[in-house]
Amino acid sequence: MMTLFWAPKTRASRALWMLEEAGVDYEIAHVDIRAEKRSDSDVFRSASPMGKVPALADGETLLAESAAICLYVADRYSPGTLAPALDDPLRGQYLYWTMFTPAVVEPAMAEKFSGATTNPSSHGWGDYDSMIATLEGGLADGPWVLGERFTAADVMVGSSVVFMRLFGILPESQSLNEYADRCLARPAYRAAMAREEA
Ligand SMILES: N[C@@H](CCC(=O)N[C@@H](CS)C(=O)NCC(=O)O)C(=O)O
Repeated sequence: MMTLFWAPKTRASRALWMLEEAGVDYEIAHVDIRAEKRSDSDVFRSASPMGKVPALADGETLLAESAAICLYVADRYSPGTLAPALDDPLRGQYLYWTMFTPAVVEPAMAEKFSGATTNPSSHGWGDYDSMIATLEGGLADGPWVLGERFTAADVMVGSSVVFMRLFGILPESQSLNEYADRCLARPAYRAAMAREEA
C-alpha cells in the first residue's frame, strides 16, 4: 500500500485529494513539520530531501513535490482518465497546466503576499495579475482546464485557486470562483478533507 507523508493544513492536502480522485488505497504517515526538533523517518527523507510534505512511497518508488505526485499517481493508477494518454493531443495542455501551478501560480502568490516589486519579463512567473488573467483564459471554456475532462491538472490548479480564495487574494473573478466551487463540490475533494480532519 502507498504511504503519503502528510501534515495538516499544508500542500499535502493536494496529494490527499489526488489519491482520493484515483481511488487507490493509501496510508497516511504524519510528519511533524512544526516540531522544534524533527525526527523524520529515513524513508521520508529519501523521498523528500528538503523534508517537505507531501511525499509519497509506493513500494520502491519514492518522490516528493505535489505536482510530481499528481503526475505519478495519474499515470500509474488512472492512465487515460486522470492523465491523458501519451499520444492524446490533450497531453500537452495537461502537462502545461499541471506545471503552471508550481512554476507560475505559487511564485506569483508568494510575490503577492510579500508585496515585492515585479519584473514580469525576467521573472519566470510574470506577475500576479498576468497569472490570474492566464488562469481565467484557461478556464474560459471550462468547466475544467482541459474543457469537459477533469484531470490531475485540476487538482494542482484547483487547489491553488481554492487556497487563493481562502487567503483573500483571489480577485472577484466569476470564472475562478465558480471553478473553486466545482472543485470543492467533488466527492473526492470532500473525502480528502474528511480524512484531513480525521
Ligand atoms: N513545492 C513543494 C512545496 C512543499 C512545501 O512547501 N511544503 C511545506 C508545507 S506546505 C513543508 O513541508 N514545510 C516544512 C519544511 O519546509 O520543513 C510542493 O508543491 O510539494
